[in-house]
Amino acid sequence: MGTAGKVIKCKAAIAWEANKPVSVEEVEVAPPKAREVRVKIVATGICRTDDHVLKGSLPNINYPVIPGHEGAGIVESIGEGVTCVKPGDKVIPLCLPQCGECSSCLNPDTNCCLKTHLYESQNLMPDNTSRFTCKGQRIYHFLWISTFSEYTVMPDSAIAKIDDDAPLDKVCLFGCGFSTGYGAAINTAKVKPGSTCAVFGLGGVGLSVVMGCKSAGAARIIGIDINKNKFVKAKELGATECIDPQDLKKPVQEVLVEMTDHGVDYSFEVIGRVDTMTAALESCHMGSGTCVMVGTPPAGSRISFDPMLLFTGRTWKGSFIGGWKTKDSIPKLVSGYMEKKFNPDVLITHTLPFEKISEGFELLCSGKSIRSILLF
Ligand code: COD
Ligand code: ZN
Ligand code: ZN
Repeated sequence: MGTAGKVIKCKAAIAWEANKPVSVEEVEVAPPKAREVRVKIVATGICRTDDHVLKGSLPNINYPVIPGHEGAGIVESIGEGVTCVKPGDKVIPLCLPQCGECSSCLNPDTNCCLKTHLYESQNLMPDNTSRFTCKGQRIYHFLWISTFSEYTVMPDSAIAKIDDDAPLDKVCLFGCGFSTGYGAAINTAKVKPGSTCAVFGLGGVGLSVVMGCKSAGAARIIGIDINKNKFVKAKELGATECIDPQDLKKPVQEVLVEMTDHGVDYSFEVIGRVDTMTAALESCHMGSGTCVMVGTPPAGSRISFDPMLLFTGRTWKGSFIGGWKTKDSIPKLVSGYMEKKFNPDVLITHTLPFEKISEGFELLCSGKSIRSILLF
C-alpha cells in the first residue's frame, strides 16, 4: 500500500482538556512500530465511557487525548513481527487486550488481561511514546485504540480480525456495548432458563444485557430506568416489565423484592452509580441471587452496604467487556451476528458523519440516542 511506512494526515476528534467538547482536527499518525498495527477506522460508536473521558471522570487519562473505543476498520499497515492480521483485513480494535502471556490470559476463568488500562496505563503505546501529533503537540492514546481518529495505531494484542463480509458500520458495536452487556448475562451471570432478572439502566449496554437474558431463556426481565423513553425498546428486546424508580413511594429494591417472591435471581447494574449498585444487590434473592456490576463508578468511589447481604448467600460479581477473552471471542460474536443469532443493529438510533461527533454526544447526554454511529 502507498501509505505504509509514511506519516498519514487525517481527521480525528481531540479532547484537549476535561470538561470541553471534542474538536475535530487534522492529526498526523506515525507508522506502526514493531508488534503494532495501523488501522483505517470506518465506523465508530459513541459509548458513555467516551463521555466520561470528556467530563474528566475516568481515572488515569492524560489530555489532550483522542477518545473512542467502539470502532471497526481495515488494516492499513503492520509493524515488524505482526502475524495476527495483514493489510486489508477487517478488524475490531480491542479496548481490553488479550496479550496471551499474562497470568490472566493464561487463566481460562478470567478475561482481565494485565495489559488493561485498569491495571497499567494505555495512554501511550507500550514503548511509552505516542503515534499522534497535532499542531506540533503530542496527543495521547485512549485505551490504546483511539477510534475517534480516521487512522489509529494499536498493539497487536489489542486487535481482532473479523469476517471479511462483516458490515463495519454495524459490527463496531461488538467492540464494546453489545459484547459488554450480552456477555454480562451469558458469561458472568450465566442466566438460567426460567429465571427472573432485573436490569438497572437501559442504555446501549443495559439493553444488550436484556438481549442476553432473553436469549438465555429468562422468564421475567424487569427493566429499571429513570428515562421512560427507554422502555419501548427494552420491551421490544425482551423486558417483560419496566419500572421508573421516580414513580415509586418505596426504594426500587423493596418493590422488586415484593414483585418477585423475595428477590430476583439475577440483577445487573448498568449505570455506574454506587447507590444503584447496592440497590441491585439488595434486590437479589437471599441464598441464591447474583448481582453483576457492569457499570464503573466515578473515580475514587467507595461503597457502603450491609455485609449480611453477602453472608446470607447472595453473590456479587463484576463483569468487564462481558467476561469475553476479547481476541478469541469477538470474532466469534461477529460470526454469530453474520449467522443472525443476535441483532444489535436495533441499538443504533443515529448514524452521523464523523464531523458531527459533538451532535452525537449531545444526543447521548440528552437521553435521545441509544447508540450513534459515526462514519468516516
Ligand atoms: N436509576 C435508573 N436508571 C438510571 C439512573 C438511575 N439513578 N441514572 C441513569 N440511568 C439510566 C439512564 O437514563 C440511561 O438510560 C442508562 O441509565 C445509562 O445508559 P447510557 O446510554 O448512559 O450508557 P451505556 O449503556 O452506553 O453505558 C453504561 C455503562 C454503565 C456500561 C458505562 O457508563 C460504564 O460505566 N462503562 C464502564 C464499564 C465497562 O465495562 N466499560 C467497558 C468499556 S466502556
Ligand atoms: Zn464502552
Ligand atoms: Zn494478558
